[in-house]
Amino acid sequence: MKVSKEQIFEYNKKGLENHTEKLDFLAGQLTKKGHDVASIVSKLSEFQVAIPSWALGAGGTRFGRFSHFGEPSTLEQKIDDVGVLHSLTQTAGAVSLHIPWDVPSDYAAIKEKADSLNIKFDAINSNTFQDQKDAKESYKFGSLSNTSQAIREQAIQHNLDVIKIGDKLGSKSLTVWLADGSCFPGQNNFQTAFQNTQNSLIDIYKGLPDDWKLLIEYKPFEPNFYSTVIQDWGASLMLANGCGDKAFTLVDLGHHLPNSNIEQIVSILQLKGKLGGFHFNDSKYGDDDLTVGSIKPYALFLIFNELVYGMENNPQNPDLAWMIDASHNIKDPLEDLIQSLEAIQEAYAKALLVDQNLLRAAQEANDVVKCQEILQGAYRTDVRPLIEKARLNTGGVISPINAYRSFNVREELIKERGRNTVATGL
Ligand code: PSV
Ligand code: MN
Ligand code: MN
Repeated sequence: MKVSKEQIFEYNKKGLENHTEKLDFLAGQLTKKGHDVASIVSKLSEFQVAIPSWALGAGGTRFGRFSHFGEPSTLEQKIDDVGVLHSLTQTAGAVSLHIPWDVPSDYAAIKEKADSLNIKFDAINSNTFQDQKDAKESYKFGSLSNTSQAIREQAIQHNLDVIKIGDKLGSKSLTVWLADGSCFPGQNNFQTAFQNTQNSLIDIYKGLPDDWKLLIEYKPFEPNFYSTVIQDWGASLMLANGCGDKAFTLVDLGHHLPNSNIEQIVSILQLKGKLGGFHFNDSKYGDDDLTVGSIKPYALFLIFNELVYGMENNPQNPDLAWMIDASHNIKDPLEDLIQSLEAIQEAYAKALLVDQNLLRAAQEANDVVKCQEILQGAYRTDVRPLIEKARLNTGGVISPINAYRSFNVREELIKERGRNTVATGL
């Protein structure tokens, strides 16, 4: 299943007049306020978010999994699906693989397919939270933190193997998320577990090519429910600092205890030049992995406001690896990803509307009301015409969900792949 340029062209013709009317009005208003509309639109076009290979099939919970049919069951098919997302939205120009779920059988063919769809290979993920087929050692009681040297060595070797796979595809970073931790008080010696993890990460870091980054993800709970070894940004930052300049913290929106001030976390990490990657999702209770922006869109905007500030003012921080990390049970996964991409663009566009100079002046004058007016003024703007324009400029569609449905994408995928397909993944 491929969406053709002609299909997109014909589709856009129908919505163009309406779009232009809305855009002209908004652009006029924004220009009067001193915004450079063309530059905002071009920043939106440039912003690319990686799609994780495991989000292309329906996610599940331990209570069950309900297929959406026509799901990709090979890496080739997963890349095809990202290709569909990218042709519609023009913002999904990368894929994030998870090993061993996505080991390519033919590297040249996979690269060629990705190239033809304009898809890059972003951060690659290792997996030491599941026991692998034929593996000698088990990760039941942890991987990089394990008390057993043999288990740690197996987990280190896996990460080194993942780097090699990523290198052949053109990835430039390795993301490590550990399930390591404990379920009961007294089960682990916190210090030993942390020190083992640090030493293991250093061994992995030694195998990192010069132009690669090591991204260390944190999470306070699940699957371990008493403690996790890398529970928060502080632990991640300590480990990254213990490895060296190419190691960074990765923030996943769902990996915080309720009401954590995530915008402050990303802001300070950027100040220190240590924010390396970002996983988008949304949640009400924990690591719910719901569609981005579906529950707390204002929080997402506040986070983006800090990210934009950091991108503009913190040259010490590298470019970030952006990825959606959401996958669940009840929506068509591709529609869900389109909604997530849209929510990300919306929050980014609104953050770009914050007048940083005005905000700084209001902060310095301690004009608290004005500070809030500035932020909320940007947040309340309906920026969708700008996002549509960004998509149109790069060959995408005006309205991706509507186009996805009118092109019968899911029906076509089912015709090609059949109903009873199951994607590998979480
Ligand atoms: C588990 O919480 C998780 O969602 C992490 O966020 C990782 O990024 C992802 O799985 C893939 O390993
Ligand atoms: Mn994540
Ligand atoms: Mn997660």
